[in-house]
Amino acid sequence: MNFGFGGLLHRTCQKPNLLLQSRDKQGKKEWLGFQIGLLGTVKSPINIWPKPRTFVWGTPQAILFSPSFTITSPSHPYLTPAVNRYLRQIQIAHYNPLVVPPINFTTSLPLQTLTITVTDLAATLSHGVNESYTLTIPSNSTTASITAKTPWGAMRGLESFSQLVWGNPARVAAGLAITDWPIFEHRGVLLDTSRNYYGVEDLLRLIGAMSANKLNVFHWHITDSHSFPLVLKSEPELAGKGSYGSDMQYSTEDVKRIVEFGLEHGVRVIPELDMPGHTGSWADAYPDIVTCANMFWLPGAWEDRLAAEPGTGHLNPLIPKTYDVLKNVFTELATLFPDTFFHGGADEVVPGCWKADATIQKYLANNGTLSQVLEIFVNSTYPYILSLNRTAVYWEDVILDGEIKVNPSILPPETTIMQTWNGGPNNTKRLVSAGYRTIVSSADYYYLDCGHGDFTGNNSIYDQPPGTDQGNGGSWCGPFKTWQLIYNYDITYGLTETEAKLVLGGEVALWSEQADPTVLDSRIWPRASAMAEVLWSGNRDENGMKRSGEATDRLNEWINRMVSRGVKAEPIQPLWCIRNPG
Ligand code: CP6
Repeated sequence: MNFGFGGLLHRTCQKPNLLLQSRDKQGKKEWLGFQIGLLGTVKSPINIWPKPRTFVWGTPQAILFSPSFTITSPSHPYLTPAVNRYLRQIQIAHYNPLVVPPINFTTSLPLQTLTITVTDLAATLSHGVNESYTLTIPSNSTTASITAKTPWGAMRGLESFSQLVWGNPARVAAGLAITDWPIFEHRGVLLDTSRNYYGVEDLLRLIGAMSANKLNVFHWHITDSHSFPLVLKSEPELAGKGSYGSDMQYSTEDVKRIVEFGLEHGVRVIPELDMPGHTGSWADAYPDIVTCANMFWLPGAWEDRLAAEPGTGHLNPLIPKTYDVLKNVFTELATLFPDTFFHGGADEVVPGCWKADATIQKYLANNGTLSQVLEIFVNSTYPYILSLNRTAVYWEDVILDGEIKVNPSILPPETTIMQTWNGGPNNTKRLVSAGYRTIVSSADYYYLDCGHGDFTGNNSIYDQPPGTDQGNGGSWCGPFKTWQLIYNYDITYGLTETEAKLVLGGEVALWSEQADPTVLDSRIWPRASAMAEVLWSGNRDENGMKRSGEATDRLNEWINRMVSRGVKAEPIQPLWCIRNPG
């Protein structure tokens, strides 16, 4: 029998490129030394994820905490709860590292105080807010310090500090100085809560873990064709009839809790109400404003059915009642979500759905086009979104590709942001060269929702006559996106410098046809961590080489720390690789 290289390769661990290692008696990694390059390139076994931009560590030391250790900071409605949270975590965590940092204890007194200084306390959490911080932990003083321009930068500094703490009794790495700030301003996770429902606790755990990864945008894809879980007081029937049940809804109080929790963690919550497509669930309350909601049951409707839709359902732009409902919805959303970004969806509008409707058929018979129908919808909703002092975000479909799209002139780049998901780097280029600020969620790199392949029933291998099955059963999401694929993706690839400036950042996306709370953590973590580091400090070392090899050990440690904090991040390697360096 010939196993080729497989028998060897299956035991191969990804190795860091540069670090110097040996084994100690327990077979754990021991660090022979620290490579000290120019400013900020000290390699250390202390892991901060995402890796800081600049990091100076003269003589690594570890210091203990005084029993009366405190964090002093200016009083602030969101920074103060964050300080209390980190203080508690430092006191109780006793993090047990995979690889114990072999750092000597300093002889100086234990750390007494972490002092936080913020210059602009009034800065609100919004796109582009300054997140920079410096963190200094001397080895010969009882005081460490964080300085930041804004409370949100101070939170990033606190997180970094917390990741330098380990052991029981707790100790912190010292003799170091970090100056840190993000490359991209928009670093997010999209979660779809329509296909399957997630409880409030799940969303809070997600936001907490995002904050730990210095991700700052929770893109909440609240509604879709499957269910409408958001309770709106002005339109109670939408969730009343369109949710999966009274126990699968988000009340006004739930939303407040989620938004507040986001503020306490430096995470913006951007709501998306996907429309005019993906609105089948609205038909439970308002069958008259939704076209084709029952198309699922019609023969020949398969071609226009997307994402195991119960009937993709499109709002009918040609009847006034649609806008009566939408006005209420927009107005209430603006009270629920303070963020200035509002996501208006506009993806995957399909011809068959509108064509199934009599009013639209009439419009088309009078030489109207489906693109004009979409323009009517956008022209009737976009100004209203702007009037609520919101910046509109749309999926790229609204102007690119497909049969149905609007003339870009009705969506000026000054007040419109595009989110790309199709076509890889090419589409990013098309959007930014048209002048749009762009958020990258390329399905080829950033879609995390790969579950069990086909869920549509389309081309099912089970219900076709022999010889007619179509291979993989219509698998829609593969291949699985590995953390390395995500880590190595450059979201501004192929852009000019001017074009690259329009890329605001990226979002990984968890669509939920095959995800729910049972797999939430492991589908998202650690792969979202891979994007988080790249968008914060890049994916290259000081020689300009991709650093995913070097990142492997750090990511292992970071996964372990996330797990210790109650986030069920999945492993990327067997423990053997971590304990047995080659
Ligand atoms: N739902 C909505 C989806 C998707 C999109 N919008 C989607 C499309 C293709 C893949 C995964 C998800 N399920 N509303 C596209 C933005 Cl592969």
